[in-house]
Order: sequence, then structure tokens, then C-alpha cells
Amino acid sequence: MVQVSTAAEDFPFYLDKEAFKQSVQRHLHTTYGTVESKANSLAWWKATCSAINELVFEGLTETHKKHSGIDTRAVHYLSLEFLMGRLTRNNLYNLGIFETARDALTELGQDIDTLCSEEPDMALGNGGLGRLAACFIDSLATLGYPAIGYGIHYEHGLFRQEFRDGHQIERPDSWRDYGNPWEICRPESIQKVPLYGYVETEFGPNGKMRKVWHPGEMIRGVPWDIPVVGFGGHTVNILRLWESRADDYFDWDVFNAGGYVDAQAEKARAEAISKVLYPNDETLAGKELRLTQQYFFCCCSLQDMLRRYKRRHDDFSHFAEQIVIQLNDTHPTIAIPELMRQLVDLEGLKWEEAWAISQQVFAYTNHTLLPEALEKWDVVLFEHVLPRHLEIIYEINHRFLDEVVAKKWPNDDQMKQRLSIIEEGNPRMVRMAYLGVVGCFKTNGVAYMHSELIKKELFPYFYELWPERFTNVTNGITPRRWLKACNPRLSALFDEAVGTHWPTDLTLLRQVVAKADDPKFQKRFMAIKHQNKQDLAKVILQLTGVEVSAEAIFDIQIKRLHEYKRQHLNMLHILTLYRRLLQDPDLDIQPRVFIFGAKAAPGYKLAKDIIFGINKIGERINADERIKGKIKVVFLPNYRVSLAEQMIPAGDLSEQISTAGKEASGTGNMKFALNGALTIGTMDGANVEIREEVGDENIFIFGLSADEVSSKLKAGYNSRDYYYNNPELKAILDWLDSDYFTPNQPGALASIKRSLLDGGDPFLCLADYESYICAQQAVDQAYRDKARWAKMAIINSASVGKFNSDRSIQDYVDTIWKLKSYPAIE
Ligand code: GLG
Repeated sequence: MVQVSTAAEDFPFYLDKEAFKQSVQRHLHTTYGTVESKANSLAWWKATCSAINELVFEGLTETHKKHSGIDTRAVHYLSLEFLMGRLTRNNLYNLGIFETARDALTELGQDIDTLCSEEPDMALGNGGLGRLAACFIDSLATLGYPAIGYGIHYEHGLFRQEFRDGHQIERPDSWRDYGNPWEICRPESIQKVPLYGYVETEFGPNGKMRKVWHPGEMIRGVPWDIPVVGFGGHTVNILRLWESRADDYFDWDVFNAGGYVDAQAEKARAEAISKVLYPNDETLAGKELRLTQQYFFCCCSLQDMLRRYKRRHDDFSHFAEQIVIQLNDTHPTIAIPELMRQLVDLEGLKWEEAWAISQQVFAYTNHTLLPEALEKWDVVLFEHVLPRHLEIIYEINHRFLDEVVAKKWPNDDQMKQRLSIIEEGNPRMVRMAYLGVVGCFKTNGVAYMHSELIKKELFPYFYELWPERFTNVTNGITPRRWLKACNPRLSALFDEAVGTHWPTDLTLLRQVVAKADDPKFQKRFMAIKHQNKQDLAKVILQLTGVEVSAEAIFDIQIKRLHEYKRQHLNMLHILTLYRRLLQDPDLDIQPRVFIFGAKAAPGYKLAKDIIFGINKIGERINADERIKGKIKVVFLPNYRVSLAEQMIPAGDLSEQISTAGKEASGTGNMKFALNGALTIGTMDGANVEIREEVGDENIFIFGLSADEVSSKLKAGYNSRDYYYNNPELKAILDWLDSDYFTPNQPGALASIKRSLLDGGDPFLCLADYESYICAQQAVDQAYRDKARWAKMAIINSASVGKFNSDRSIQDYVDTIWKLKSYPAIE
């Protein structure tokens, strides 16, 4: 493991308070043209960012000099999503100047928290996958690895969520409306992207055949760079995001012909490519625009890599030594045929040469087993948008089937059909995940269990063919954002307990386990949790108008809304407790606040119904005086990274209750455990590894295992058996048919019940219901014993060092990327 010093005295950018103050004031005047007496918080925030940027840009330049000076191998991380959140606080911490800046701003009459909250979240992602990419680039820079993230510069990130009468309403997110101080436009590196048109076969003067693509349209890709400051400030890498623009040539032509409106339409079409992030998580948006987005950013990124490589090399013999490209999920697999196109059609390499290079360059991370999330494209659509790429994919497939599959399974047409990148059907489809496996030297899953399921269930025959290509890298989270910056109270306690090096070596926290029984330490640990809960209670009041007590268990489920994540199972527990309380208002339960945060894809009707259901049930419960406030339910609107940062430090109980076998890893589960929440969860994704780390007695595991889930489904699962055999379950489900929670709208919640009965309950909520309720009772029991709970919480927090994203990155480096660390600034 690389050790980069992060001792305070080793931070390269030391800046004293006075200097920082002066810098902020100077930027207020000379960059933003305003004065102290006029400036509002937004202006102060921007001036602060400019002051920070003086250091960031210096680090950027130094890093660039160092990395290009040694012409080093680098990883290129291609991802359709980077869920960055806010950067101000993190940049300050990573540069080691947070306290300096805070004190300087105080002296200027400004409150740093207020200024930081002026920053809009950069929500260029949906959920775990995008946030993982953001944690990974933080870790890469922290560890001093030469790396660049490539993605799309969406004009609108994930929609802003509002509730109207409990329903989700989507509003556009405009994170750049008033300019973003972190990004730098790089017009010198604009790329051109061809689309549509047709392909011709031409014969050169030497009689050599070559393919020429005559595109129907050209789009420009304009790069915006966002500096990525590693913790300790030793390396500043970049995240390069591409914005689509109409090509000048087209505009001008149409314009001259008198078609002003048409020229505008052309422009609008071109710019649509980077207009919006698809708000789907775990569902395939089978849209032309989505394919175009994927191709657009891969094409720009590859040209960018080739351009940089060619500056230093005359041929491609060193390409695979210098460049490794990680495909973050199936979305960017189109990069594989695109590299082939650039090498063969544009650079004149022979197919075999190009393929040999390509095969050493690409690696693929799979993030889900859900079949609906694995990109598949209708061949007809594909040919329309990317005619040349379809030919290239046919060629890759043809060679693969003839040279590889036929050798392993001679005369076995069925096997060819099974493994073919083209799915024969009506319509015929391009299987992008298969292309990923065929075109990459490694394929990895994101938690141990998921990687096993990839081999056994998703790609069993590919695994038989190439066992050495499959590997696991368990996900991680950056402890800088997810503990140090978001939970300063707990961070201070840990500094005191184990010293200040834990933000890079999270396993140091293990030493704290020894204090888990110490009543004094327990008291301090739980006092911090209590303060964090009080802070969140204020946020809850402000956002929902509901008053909650920090004495209650804070039971939190935050993640995208999806049936497999089973927010509706949580809802069934709430209904169960509520009904029991109505039957016996003196029922002795620990007070609880159920807290939710989740966005539903706008087209996902049932997910939106579940949000509505939880909101309506919450309204009724929160207003019901008979239950004396013993339970409350709140759904915080517009869940996003910056809200997560306020919620996670305040969690007592972390809901990780997906159907076993469905959640590839989860990363919220890691964030909660690190901040001292106990997990209630199934044996799914990384929960399995969290249990291994914290010990069976410090986690609440329930429900069917993945094997049991699949045997149950195979044997013919009938959710009605559970409905009829459990009167309590039947009663709460029947409640949903009434207008009890939705006065004057009987049946408004019936769709949830229907999905669980008529719909067959595909994610086995009813099968896991009883076991979930029992586990929740065990939680209630454990919480009564304050010392026991404190001990469990401390052990959780202290034992999850494995889930540092630095460890994930080091795993990628060791098994896939083979990089050397070059911290730029000593
Ligand atoms: C996926 C999975 C999550 C996983 C995340 C990051 O569903 O389980 O933690 O990627 O690997 N679409 C996702 O968010």
C-alpha cells in the first residue's frame, strides 16, 4: 500500500489565516467586482473558492508537469456518472486548510457553513455507481496515481425532487446557473464526434481495402476540467467532462441558406446530447439519445488519449504500456469498437494489431445483475446511429465465435448462440455486456458475493472460457468526505484516540475496539451521536415541519427508490408497529423516527407510488395523538449527496434490506457503519463483508439468502401463502385498500398491495416479512441497553476500515491497472 504523508506539517500548501483573508478579499474585489458591504453569501462563497483555487491550480500544474515529465502509465476512468456533490469543504480538508479558512472567514464576518451551503450539489449521477466514481477519483489523487476521470458535462444533473400532496414532482436541476468556480473550460482540446451516415468500402492505390464512414452529422465535444485534489494536497488530477455543441460548419451552412430556424434546431439537437442525465438507476433507458451520449463521451475521451499519446510516440507499440481504461459499468463499452475504429480506420493499423492493443487496454466493472440494467441495443437503431461500429462489432463477434468459442466447443451452435454479442431474436439486439467481457482483459464485480454471482449466473460460459479474466474488487468510500468532513465531532474523537492518520489508513480505527467497553468512551461516543441527531432533527423540522426527538432511534433508509431495495418492506414494518400501537397504546417500544430519502425514476410508476404511500402513512401517523409520538415517519425531499452528509452521522440504524442477490454491493451501508450506525440487512452485496468485519453479534441479519431466494422462485413462489397465513400481515396489507391514510381517496395506495399479491411480489417482501419484523424486535431490545448499543456502535465504526476506497483503488492497481504512484508535490 502506498503511504503518502498526511501529517499536518507535511501538507505542501501552508497558508496562514492572514494570507487567506487577503486572498478572499482580493478575489471579492478583483474577480467578482464587488465589495464587502454589498457581497451576499454567494459572492463570498465564490471569492472563497477563488482563494482556494490559487492552491488547487498550482497543484494541478505541478501534477501535470510531474506526470507528463515522466510519461507515465495512467488509468482513464470512463463513467457516464460522477456524483461529486459539493467540493468546497472537501477541497479545504484535502488541502489541510479547513481550520485556517474557517477562522479567516469568521474574522471577515462570514460563517463557513453558510458559505459552503451556497454551493449547488454537482449531481451528475443517480446513486451508488456515480458516487463510487467520485470516491474513486478522490482516492486515486490521494494515493498519487496518475489518473483521469472522463464523463459528460450535463447541463442538468439529476432532477430536483419536490413533494406535492405526498407525490414526487420532478424539477430541473440547474447546478451551473450562476457559474461554477471549480471548472475550467479547455477549448484547446475540443474533439469532433461523427454520427449517423453510411459506410463505404474503398480501395486505396495499393489495392488495400478500407472502410470509410461518411457521417451524417458532426458534433463538437468541449472539455471542462474539474481539479480533483487528493487528501494531503500532493496530487491534483482532473475530471474531464465533455459538453456537446453543434459543429460550426453545419450551423453556418444552414444559416447561409436562409435557414435560421433550422440552424437553431441543429444546434439544439447537438446540444441535447449533454443536456440531461438520464434519471434511471438500474433500468435501461433504451433511447437513441442515451446511446448517443455513451458514444459521444467515449469518442471524445479516446481521441483525447490518442492525441496525448501521439505527442510522445510515433507508433502504437507502447500504447498498452501507457494506457489502461476502466469502463465503469456497461454504459461505456462502446469505447471498445470506437478504439478499434480509431486505430484501424484512422491510424491505419491492421485489425489484429489493433485488437491486440485493445485487449490489453480495457477492463470492465459490472455493477448489477439485474437484466434490465444491462445495456442492449436494437441492431436497427444501432446501425442508424453508429453504422461503422455495428460492422466492427460484427467483426469482433465473428472472430470471437469462430476462433474462441468454436475451439472450446466444436460444432456447438447452441453455444455460439448463447455467447454471441448479437442476440438473435425479433428484434436482434447488441449485448453490450458481452462485448465488455469479450473486449476486456478483466471483468470485475463490486463485492465478493456479486463477483461470485457474475461467474455463476451472469456469465457462466464466459467464465468457463476465461476464468482468469474474472475478479473481484469490493467497493469502498472515501473516509475524507464520509467521516472527516461530514462528522467533525466523531473525527475529533478519533484523532484523540488513534492520532490523525486514520483518514488515509482507516484500519487504524481498529484500535478503538479496545475502548468499546469503556463507559467513559461510550458516553462520549454516544454524546456525539446525540448531537448529530439533534442537528438532523433541526434539518427535519425545517424540511418537513415535523418535530422529532433525538432520544428516539433514528432508523434511516436512503438510496434510490427501487422494488429490489424494498422501501416497501420497511413500510410494512412501520404499519405493523402502528397497528400494534393502536391496539395497545401502552405497548412498550423504543420510540423511533423512520427517516427516508429517495428519488424514483420519473417513469417508474410503482416506485413513485411507494414514495406517495410512505408520505401518506407518515402524515397519518405523525398526526395521530393516540400513539403519543412513539413513532414518526419523515421523507426528506430531494435526497442528494449533501443531504446524505447530514443524515449519515445521525443514523442509529441503517436499513440495507434488499432481496438477497440483487444489490451488487451498496456503499451507503459502509458510510453508516463507519459513522456508528448498526445495520439491519440481508445477506446481500457488501453487507456480507460488513458482517465479517464487525462480527455477527454487531449486526442484525435477517431474511432469505440468495440461494434460498432463487430456489424459492424456481419452486414457484406464491406470496399469497404468506398473506393468508399471517393475519397481521393480511390486516396491514388490507389497510392499503382503504382510505385510512388517504382520506377521500380510497385505494390510492392499493397499487403497492397489488404488486405484492397479484404482481407476484417479485422481490419477496412477504417471504422476508416475518424475519424482518423479528430482527426489528431485536433492534428494539438492543437499544434499551444503552451500554450494549454503544458498544455495538463503536465496534461498527472502528471495524470497517476495509471499506476505505483507497483500499479498493489499491486492489484495482494490484490486480488490474498496474500503476506506479507519483505524488507530484512533496
Ligand atoms: C450499482 C449497484 C450498487 C453498487 C453501486 C456501486 O446497484 O449495489 O454499490 O453500483 O458499485 N447502480 C448502482 O448504483
